[in-house]
Amino acid sequence: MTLQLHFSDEVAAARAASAPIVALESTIITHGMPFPQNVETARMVEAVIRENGATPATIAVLDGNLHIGLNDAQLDALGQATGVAKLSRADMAACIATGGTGATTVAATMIAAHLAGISVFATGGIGGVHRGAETSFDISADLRELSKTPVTVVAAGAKAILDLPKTLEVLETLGVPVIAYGQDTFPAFWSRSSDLAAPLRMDDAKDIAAAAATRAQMGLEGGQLVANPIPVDAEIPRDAIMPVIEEALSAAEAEGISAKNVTPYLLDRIFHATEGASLAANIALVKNNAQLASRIACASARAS
Ligand code: PSU
Repeated sequence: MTLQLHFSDEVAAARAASAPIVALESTIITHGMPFPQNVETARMVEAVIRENGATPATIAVLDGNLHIGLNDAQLDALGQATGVAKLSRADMAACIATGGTGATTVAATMIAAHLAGISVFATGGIGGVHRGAETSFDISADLRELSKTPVTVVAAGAKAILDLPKTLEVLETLGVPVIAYGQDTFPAFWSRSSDLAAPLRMDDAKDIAAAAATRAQMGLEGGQLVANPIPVDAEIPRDAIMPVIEEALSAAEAEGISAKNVTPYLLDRIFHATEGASLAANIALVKNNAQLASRIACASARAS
């Protein structure tokens, strides 16, 4: 049996025309946001990509089929499905081989995007080094994927529930370019800035596309992380979000939440504690990332 990629009509047409495509993940739909906001957001994000001259390709495994681009019915069903697997590099192939259904994390989406020839991907925030990783060893597979697979990932930094200094350290060790867009500091997902300097800064989508092309010409494996700060009017200031995060982390520890369940648990807890404000911010930052990713994809298409 050979692996088949199942392209939506829209993505197939864009590929045939060598038009710019932006990949989107599906874990944010199944594990990152509640229904119905998850499906509404997925549709809005796809619309932002179209408005900015690119074609959206939401990626998921449905009944053993690897889909690159979902139609309306598939998106709707995934948004309401329960018990969907959260796929990463380790379990994606097993899910496909056994006819399972799973949502793709950043790592799995990068793998699928690369198989489909898509080099730009927009998400909310990548996974990273969890707090307490020195004892739990909980480090997201997203980081290693960034060092292996040549896809430019546009995110609002890493989620502030993580240990951001350690996350940046690991990215540096792995040789992943971390490019803050339009500012000198590394963004912290719900807040525009952390107190950490970003390793690189770029102010133009064209430069980001050129950096990826140059890495490829140099034979450097891996992608790059573009850290795009949440829009000013949507951000939750650090002083406001930090105590909420601390409370959620203590609750996760008290309840013994571990491994893949940590991030969804924390996001849900923070959503309730902020009475939905964290979700509004999350939606705004994903849309903002989709816009920048589209501009990068368009710049890459023009340059090639
Ligand atoms: N961005 C969001 N919400 C999310 C995610 C990204 O705004 O839920 C998902 C991505 O799929 C990412 C995952 O890969 O969170 C990280 O999970 P973990 O910390 O378990 O690696």
